[in-house]
Amino acid sequence: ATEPAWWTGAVVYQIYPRSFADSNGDGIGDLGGIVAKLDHLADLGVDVLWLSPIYSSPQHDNGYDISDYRRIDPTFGTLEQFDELLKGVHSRGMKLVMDLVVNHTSSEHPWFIDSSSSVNSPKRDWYWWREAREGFSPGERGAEPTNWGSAFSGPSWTLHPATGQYYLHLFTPEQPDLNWENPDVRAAVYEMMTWWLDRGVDGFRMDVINFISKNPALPDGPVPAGKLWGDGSPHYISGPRIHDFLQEMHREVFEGRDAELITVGEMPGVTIDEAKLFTDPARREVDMVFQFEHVGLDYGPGGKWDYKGLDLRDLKTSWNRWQKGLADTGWNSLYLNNHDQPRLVSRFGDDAKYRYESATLWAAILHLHRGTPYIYQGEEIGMTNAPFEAVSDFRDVESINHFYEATTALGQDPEEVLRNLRIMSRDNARTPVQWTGREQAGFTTGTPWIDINPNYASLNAEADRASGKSVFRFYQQLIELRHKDETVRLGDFSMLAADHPALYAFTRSYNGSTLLTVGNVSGDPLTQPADLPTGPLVLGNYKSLDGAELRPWEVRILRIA
Ligand code: TEU
Ligand code: CA
Repeated sequence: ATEPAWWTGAVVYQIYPRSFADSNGDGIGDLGGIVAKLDHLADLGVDVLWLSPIYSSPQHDNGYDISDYRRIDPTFGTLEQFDELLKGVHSRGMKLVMDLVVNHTSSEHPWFIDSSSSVNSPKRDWYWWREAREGFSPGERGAEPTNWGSAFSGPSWTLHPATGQYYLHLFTPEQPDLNWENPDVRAAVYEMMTWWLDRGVDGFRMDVINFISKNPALPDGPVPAGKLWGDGSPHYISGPRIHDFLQEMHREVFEGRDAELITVGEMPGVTIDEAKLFTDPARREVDMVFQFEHVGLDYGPGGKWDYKGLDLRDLKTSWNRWQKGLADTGWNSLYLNNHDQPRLVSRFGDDAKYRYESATLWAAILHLHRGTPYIYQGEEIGMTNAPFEAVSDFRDVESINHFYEATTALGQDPEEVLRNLRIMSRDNARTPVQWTGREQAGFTTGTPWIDINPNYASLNAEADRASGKSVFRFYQQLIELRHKDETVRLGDFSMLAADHPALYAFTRSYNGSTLLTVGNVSGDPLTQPADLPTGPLVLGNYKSLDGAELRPWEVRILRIA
């Protein structure tokens, strides 16, 4: 058999540059800030850094709207600084992964400017242009070519008055979708990717990459109850040519150099069967995918903005299926946090009395699964959701658009809408990293672009590392464990006590060695079921074992064979 890939033993750390560290006092994090914090990351022990987009961008979606793929946005720095960062990362034995946002560009990208200049532009076909719906005149309500809603409220079509046609944007109107059916589009993207690899980057995190193949007929989608627009996703999630496109990309960009790289496709709505195809090494598509099933389990019937809370059994069922589904072919990526998700300790744990215990419990559970774990900035010190009050406290386009659509067109109660935003808004993940207890949390000397969580006075990296109950130290130990223990890296997964509503228990087994992870996912003491085996403690979040009694949010990793 061939050696397992290096990334089966790696841990990835995601940086959201605008909120990480500011080096020039303009209130926005930047490359200089990242360079200054590389020792924090090397000390944590992570193997790979993934940077959310730093390219030229009008920042309608914080850089996920790119106007030049080969320039660094002046907000973040220069290409020279980027090279310096890359050197600093490599010299510490880490790798650097770039965000690749090629389902769409910015509406200010020269390609789109050219494409929208005339129906006869040679680049017209680089985007999705369509006439108004038959029987409607352009601009009229209902004239959109399909009934698809945008992920960020409103329709996914915007009329371009000068040429009288509509263009498709699954996200904001400032993020027009590229037409991957056009081979010139694909060639331009591959060339750009190669340019970055030649510069020395170690791979890509591919934004909504399973959306790039649309059914060219663009049929209408069903309109969910209580929604204004249709759901077009059946016509673009893992569309007809998606595997061809990813295999072509692999051939054109990664062939012959992929062994040292890492690629992860962000894939909302991906199923296990599809994920198996995407990550089967023999198919040469991507190394792993971000699936979304587990981050939708606490949604109510109305979706993301109808928060109902998590039933632990649903999470166990879901992760067990993904662990089993990709056990023999393919590979899982493991995450609970990123720049689009609320903070895990507030969402799934107790961000007050048991903040340390619940943050470390979730960390242990996640990192002991089979797959490559991803840590999002601030997670390693147990950062919490923000105390947003008014809609003016939010910066995220998704959150703000939702507020206005829900409280006007949908007639919902503003207080109720805000309640859901406070729990689920992406901005919870985007408040600045709390480095110290001093002014502006050590993030900036200026005015931060979004309010710093006032709990920085006691919750910050400096205080955490000095504490006897350090979340950082616990993450360090988990990462060390993965690096030195083949069972963590490669062991078979087996779920135990699947029906228990508060106990999360599973084993990993490899070459005769077995680790058992048991967690009490609640604030009440819980007696470990008698039929669970026991053994010496490898790592836990309480000082010593207390027999069969699991204390609030206690997690234990035990060697049982
Ligand atoms: O997100 C894709 C996506 O579908 C969702 O995660 C989305 O951001 C939101 O949570 C829907 O409720 C990716 C990026 O991670 C996100 O930051 C971008 O806004 C989006 O693509 C567009 O590029
Ligand atoms: Ca700055």
